[in-house]
Amino acid sequence: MKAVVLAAGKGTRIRPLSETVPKPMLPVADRPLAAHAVDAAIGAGADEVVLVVGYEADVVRNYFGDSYRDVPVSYAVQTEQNGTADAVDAVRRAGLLEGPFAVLNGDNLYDPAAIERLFERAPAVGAVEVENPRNYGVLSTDDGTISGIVEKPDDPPTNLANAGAYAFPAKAREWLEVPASERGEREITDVLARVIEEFAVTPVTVDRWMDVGRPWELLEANEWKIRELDRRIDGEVSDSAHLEGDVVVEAGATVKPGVVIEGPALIRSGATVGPNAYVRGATLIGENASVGNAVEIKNSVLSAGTSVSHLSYVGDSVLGRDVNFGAGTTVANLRHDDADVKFTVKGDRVSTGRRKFGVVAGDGVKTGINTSLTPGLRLDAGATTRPGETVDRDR
Ligand code: TTP
Repeated sequence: MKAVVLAAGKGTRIRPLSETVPKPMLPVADRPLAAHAVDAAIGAGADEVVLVVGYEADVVRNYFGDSYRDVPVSYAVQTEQNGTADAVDAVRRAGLLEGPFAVLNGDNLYDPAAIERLFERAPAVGAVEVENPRNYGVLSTDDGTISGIVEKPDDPPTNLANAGAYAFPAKAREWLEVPASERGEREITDVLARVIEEFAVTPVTVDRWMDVGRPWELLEANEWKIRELDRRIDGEVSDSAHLEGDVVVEAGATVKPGVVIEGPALIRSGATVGPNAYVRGATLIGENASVGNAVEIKNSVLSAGTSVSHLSYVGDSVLGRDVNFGAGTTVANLRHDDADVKFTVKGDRVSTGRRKFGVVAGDGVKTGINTSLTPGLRLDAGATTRPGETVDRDR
């Protein structure tokens, strides 16, 4: 089966992280977010992958190339983000949509076993049990097959949410030109609605699923995938470092004397940690990142090339690429009133649903020495702070 993976989105809700890197290429453990969906598809037997690209397309192309894990990869360009059905239609327009095909979202994490079942039981759709179906596309079933799909209903027929994973019959190719929905997008769910009129579509239970839309969800995606890693030490680790639990130190990474790492944690190739640093929680130290002397990093993502200098603390935070935190930079990740931390998404302050959340720094942010950063702060790409500043407003 051919796997179509949607990766054309602008990722406006995950800004500032998507200012230069498209959301599907943001790091989740040891690979970009979209690679988890592509890997799940290949693991399920996909013999060809088509990535739909648009925003910052070259970043996607450069990573996957023409062949990925021995499976041929091609690209369909969606010039305007007119919706998920339009994205799949871009594959048809490019002449790349023959035979039955699966569609996965490049910004969703699926449990790989579910994608295997999806392929085996095609035509099929991924369904995940949720507590609050009103927030999702909800699937109704009749006699073991899908009988309908309704977006964010007031009165949900089931608690089965659409997990954005479809195995379509070849015929679906003819039904991609659906009209725009109320929100002005051509939706893949309208294609599904047409498919279920003519085919018996099986719901396939997805045990674990996540839609990564906002920055704290990228942190949660990392918490999920880093917790799945098994201990592996391929890099250079000082005899006086203490590594506890499932810690992965990739070849080419260096852990210096006096460092304590409480797994799960992933130290990627080219990164250096220490001396005397403390890394804990589900933490990703990205490629060529550096964690200096007496720095503590807790439950955070440091993207490639980022440096946190001596005597700093970073907790529950996501730092983009090539960020530089000056010595003594301290992140606060908890409010005095213990309320959930808020964050700015498309101009609105919204709850992250997390009691502990630190800062999100876009690519190239630089803080001056002894900068204090308050919970839920958003620093856009290239922002700077002065030495000794307390920053409690986004910049
Ligand atoms: P969304 O998360 O709805 O869109 P987005 O990724 O652009 O993010 P935001 O809403 O924050 O701006 O998209 C779901 C998936 O479908 C995602 O993998 C991107 C992809 N997509 C396309 O490829 N083309 C499109 O026209 C749309 C709307 C989405």
